[in-house]
Amino acid sequence: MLTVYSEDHALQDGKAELIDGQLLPCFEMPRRAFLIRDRVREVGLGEIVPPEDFGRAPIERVHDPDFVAFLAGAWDEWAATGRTCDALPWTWPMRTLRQIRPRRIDGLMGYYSFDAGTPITAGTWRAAYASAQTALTGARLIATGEQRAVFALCRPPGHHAAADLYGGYCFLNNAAIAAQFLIDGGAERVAILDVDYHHGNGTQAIFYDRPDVLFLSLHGDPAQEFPYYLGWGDERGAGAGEGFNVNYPLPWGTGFPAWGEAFEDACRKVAAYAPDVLLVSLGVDTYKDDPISKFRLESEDFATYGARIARLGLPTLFVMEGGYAVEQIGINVVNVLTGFEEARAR
Ligand code: SP5
Ligand code: ZN
Repeated sequence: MLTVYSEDHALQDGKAELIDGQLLPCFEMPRRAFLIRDRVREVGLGEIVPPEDFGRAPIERVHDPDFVAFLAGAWDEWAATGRTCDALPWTWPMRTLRQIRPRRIDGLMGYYSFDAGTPITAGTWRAAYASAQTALTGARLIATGEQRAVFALCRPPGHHAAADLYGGYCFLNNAAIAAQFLIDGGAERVAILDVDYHHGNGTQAIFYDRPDVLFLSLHGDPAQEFPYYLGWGDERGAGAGEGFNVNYPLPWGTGFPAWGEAFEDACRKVAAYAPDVLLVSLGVDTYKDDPISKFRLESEDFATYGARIARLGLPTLFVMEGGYAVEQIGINVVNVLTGFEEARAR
């Protein structure tokens, strides 16, 4: 399997996030992508290529252009106020407050974000841009038929980012941008299967009223887990998109037997939908030793579900999302991909 990877991810290297009432070192760190790349090499998964540059247009097919301009300029505006530390939002336009787009950076960050865990740094825009281009390159390779399966080693991740909202370590929704690019290129139906531990609230919101993108997500129950405000089972889509959003909220402590059962149900729904392309939002924070998550998958389980994905027999783009057990991240991610490749070869 071909991997698309840009070293620019390392430009996103936040110092701290607000977690458990403290500013702690960012869990979403450059080392994650370096170790995944190293493991891809170690097992000889296939060629590693840099992304092509598709510009901002395909990003703006998903994201509000004002939001994109905000992300591109946020660091400079922050730095212009004399602050040299990372930029974290700290006030938000919630109930009783007006939904107005402020002029100044502190207000803008609150307007465009939903958590204080996602620092903007000097390199954030370049890293997020490269991450989106990485997903787009994977989509292009699949759209042209050059590749049947591709691994887009995206970092920073994307699935929490909505049309005009960042958070959850995500700025641009790489999987959504790739899905829209495939639709614009002639695909009639795209399915996005989100196996990250957290609900893909951004992806859900982007495609909620559309039947041409089926979104399915297995995740920690929002009654217990971040992002808390989306991801329940009764969110089934709206209008023409009714029935094309499928959530599997699962309780803390979920292991592979129960996770695998929900996954099997999701795979059957994907097969019934018969998409032109399958996107997998691949987070491995379902791993038992993940420091911020509470599922109990073992490293072998990743290979098992990778093989199940292969049996769908679809052109497949894997888009990297979360996973914070850094020492095991390469093994777990590449187990999904080798599990997929071995089953595909059979
Ligand atoms: C892409 C992705 O995986 N984003 C995840 C963002 C999660 N950020 C907040 C997590 C807060 C969980 N609290 C756990 C406390 C552990 N002591
Ligand atoms: Zn996650």
